[in-house]
Amino acid sequence: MRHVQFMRLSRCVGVTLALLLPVVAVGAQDAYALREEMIPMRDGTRLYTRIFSPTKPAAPGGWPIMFIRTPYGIGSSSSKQLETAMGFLAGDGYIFAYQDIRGKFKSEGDFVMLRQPRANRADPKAIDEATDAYDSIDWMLKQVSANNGRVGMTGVSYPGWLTAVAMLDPHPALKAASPQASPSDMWIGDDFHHNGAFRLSYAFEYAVMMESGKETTRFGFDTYDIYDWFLRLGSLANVKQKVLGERIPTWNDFAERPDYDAFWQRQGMAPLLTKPVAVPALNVAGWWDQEDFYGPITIYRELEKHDRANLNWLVVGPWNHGGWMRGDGTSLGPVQFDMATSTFFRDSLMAPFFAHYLHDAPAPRLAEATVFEAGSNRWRRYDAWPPRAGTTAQAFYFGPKGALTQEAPPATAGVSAFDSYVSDPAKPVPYRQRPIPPTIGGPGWSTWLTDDQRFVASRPDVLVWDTPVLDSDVTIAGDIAVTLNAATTGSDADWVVKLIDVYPDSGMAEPRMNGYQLMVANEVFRGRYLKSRTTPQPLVPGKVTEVTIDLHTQAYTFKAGHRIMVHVQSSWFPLIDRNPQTFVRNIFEAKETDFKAATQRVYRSARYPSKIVLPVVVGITP
Ligand code: PG9
Repeated sequence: MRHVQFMRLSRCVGVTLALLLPVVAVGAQDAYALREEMIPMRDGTRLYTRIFSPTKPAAPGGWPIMFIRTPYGIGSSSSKQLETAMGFLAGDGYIFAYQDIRGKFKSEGDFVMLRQPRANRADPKAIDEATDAYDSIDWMLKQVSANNGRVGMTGVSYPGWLTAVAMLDPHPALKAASPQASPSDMWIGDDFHHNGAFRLSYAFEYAVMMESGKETTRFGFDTYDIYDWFLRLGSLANVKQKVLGERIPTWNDFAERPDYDAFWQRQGMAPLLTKPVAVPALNVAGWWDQEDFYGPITIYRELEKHDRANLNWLVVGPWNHGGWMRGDGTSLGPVQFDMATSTFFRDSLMAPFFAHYLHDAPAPRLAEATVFEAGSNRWRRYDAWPPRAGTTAQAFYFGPKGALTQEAPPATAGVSAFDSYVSDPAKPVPYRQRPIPPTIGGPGWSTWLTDDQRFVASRPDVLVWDTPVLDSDVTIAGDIAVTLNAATTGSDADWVVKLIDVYPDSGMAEPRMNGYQLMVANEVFRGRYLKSRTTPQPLVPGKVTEVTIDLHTQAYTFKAGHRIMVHVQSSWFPLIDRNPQTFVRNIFEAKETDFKAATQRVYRSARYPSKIVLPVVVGITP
């Protein structure tokens, strides 16, 4: 056993320096004893676990265990970050346990990406991530001295998913969990696909990173601008043929299972979340999470359907992926929030949540949904999410000359009322300003959702509608939906829609914010899945088709002096792979000749209106 000392810089005077630092220093000090263990699972596989126990005398009854499982390596530098990130809890007194999951880093066994739940639950040796969490907790309760018999689990993203999965078959000692930015469905809306459109750059790099060996490995691009690299790659068939071969199992799944088949369905969380909520759950999401926003919102909503004992809460803040666990959260990219939102989350929501369930501290003042309303920059407390009352679904129609208006198109707007553009797979719309560096580890990825969208607004293949300058604030709270009445000359098409807050043209304190186009919500829809997610079908060239796109959920104020804007485009590269725009059975096997330019029409007539429907707050806000 090794003895390690950490210094906890206290959370006080408004500024939290929530740090655990190896220490030589004076000041508030917590000393920990570190045990490294290979914890045996029910099938004999052993998982590497680092357990930090406070060396100061335990409170009567002992310390609770805060347990984090990760595929990213607990003995590595990221483990130091993890240990640092959890420092804000240290003052309350925890045993911290970190574990490499099966097959990663120092743990035995095979890694399987988002391992599906075990098929045979009757088999006592069958394993999945839920049983691994269960077995580890069971072992720690017996083997780690001075524990109080209660365990909390948390984690961001993959570790968040591992937390959510542990709640499916919870060990009775699992008394509180905070799944944060957990993916829920990799085909519908998280890291790998959105509505069946493949998140090429991230998914490619992530699969390579996780499955090239036991540790993590970054793909070495030979070009700085990955827009160029992926465009030169051509058809995705070339990934296997020229780059990866067959060695990355998750890439093989992408390539062989483009549709929402049983594989993706079995990996999804929603169908599993059907039991009454038994473990108190603090679900956390970030409005500008570049990887997993759909997931945590969906998990909260599914749990909520079965939350008879009021144990399920939601927190959404103005954060990127995991932003609530680092820094103070006063800004994201160039966007300012006027307060330390991450610090507030950690100290006033997350720490009291765990302290209550694991230490018997007083009940936290948690609202059902605590959401940050960016724009007006206020925390809001709602008794339901989306709010049950106080909002109205207000349609903003696409009108002539780029107008976004609350007036539905008049009957005089004939069938020919549409706007159009040519979408050319040879020149896809970049999702970020080029050059685009590698996604994982490259600069800019973590904040790209806050990038100024002006860089594409004047492209001929991007349509733009906006309101006049608002004379009063427009606040939204709840779900956003888009209806396009659209047609293509091709037989398949992607539709990308962005909801944007346009800052005033002048007068902003920071000059670059004059006229800034900040994305507030966005989504892509792959036309082939309009009728069925499991069986894609060609679009009929020229036929006007209604496409409804879920733009998820938001709490946001478009301030007086700003404008509300919508962009529509048909590519978003290389965030999303190129749609050939010619229907082929599997886009991963498309030939170069299948990629064809197509003319896209977005209608705005009385018969074929297109609109975005916003949940505008009309009542008294909480
Ligand atoms: N977004 C990452 C991820 C989670 C689960 C599966 C694949 C990727 C992550 O940050 O962990």
